[in-house]
Amino acid sequence: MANQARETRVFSGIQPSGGLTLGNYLGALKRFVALQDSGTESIYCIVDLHAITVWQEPSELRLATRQAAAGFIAAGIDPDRSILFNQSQVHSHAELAWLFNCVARMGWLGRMTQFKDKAGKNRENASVGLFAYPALMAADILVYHATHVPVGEDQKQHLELTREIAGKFNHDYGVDFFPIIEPVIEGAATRIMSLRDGKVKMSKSDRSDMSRINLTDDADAIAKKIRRARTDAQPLPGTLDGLDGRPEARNLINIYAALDEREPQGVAAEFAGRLFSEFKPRLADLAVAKLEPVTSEMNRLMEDQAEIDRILGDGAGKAAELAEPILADAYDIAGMIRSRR
Ligand code: AQP
Repeated sequence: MANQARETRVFSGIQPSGGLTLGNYLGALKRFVALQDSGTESIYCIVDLHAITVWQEPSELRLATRQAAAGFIAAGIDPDRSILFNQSQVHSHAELAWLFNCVARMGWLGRMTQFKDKAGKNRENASVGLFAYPALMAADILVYHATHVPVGEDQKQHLELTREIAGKFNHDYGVDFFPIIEPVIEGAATRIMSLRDGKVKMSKSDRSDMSRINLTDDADAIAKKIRRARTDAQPLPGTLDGLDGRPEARNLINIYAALDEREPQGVAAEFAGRLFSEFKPRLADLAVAKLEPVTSEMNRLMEDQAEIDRILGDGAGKAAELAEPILADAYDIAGMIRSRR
């Protein structure tokens, strides 16, 4: 069976495993909005089934899902132009993931650094879902025959696996059915690092709240976190080469550049020779100016949670219309009889 839809279609997702961070905003949301605004067909998903690969308190998961939806909309995603929904409302994701669990190899999944990082030393105690996570991610993308997937750099390995799974499915069944996707990973913001350690990425689930800027933080909290961000004692260099071996300094320059929509090189040149005591207040002012409109719109949207649920439900209906025929074709290819009326 030939693949019918090879025109550009974007898919990406964010886990409601906590509140959205500046990393999610700069590495994902801003780029989602730019793709939507360029007229590309875009499907954006709050991946609640991924979130439960580690324990989530049900009431917190519901709140985080609605907050993520509010964050998408506040950042500029228009539910009339993009499809916005939560994953568990479209059952085709989980069903195609099962087919892919049977295509993906244990060895492939065992190599995933996210699994190794999240499972830590106690792998025997990690959920089976955490191990199988990349097969579900492949299904999220391929159930729409999406061609382009904007993500931060941390997700690159999972996208390579998605290509492998699509290729093996096509090869094993002798079809040209699933597209071989293109990762879209570019710009200064592809990896925003923790404010406490420039070598680990800023993450919603980091135990230290001081390590990240949350999209729900107010101006005082943002300024305090930037003021206390770990740095070194040297002045800023005028070039990016001068940031080698200074991951915290590099991170703050990258954040400034991404917020101001400039190249990091230009920011480094502007602040050449300045101390962090001068740079940090400028960064804090910029962060507050850029994030405050998003935060206040999120807060406004969260006042009407029924409306958020309605938007997610409508989006799920549109997503299901696209996904179900593709899942049905995949079942046919795999030899499943589907005679139920
Ligand atoms: N620090 C980051 N810098 C740039 N991009 C980032 N993304 C996440 N963190 C950064 C991008 O945001 C999208 C959604 O990511 P996710 O929420 O599905 O999962 P994640 O990458 O595992 O994010 P977290 O915050 O670290 O969540 P937890 O703590 O639950 O694992 C992706 O495109 C990702 O690249």
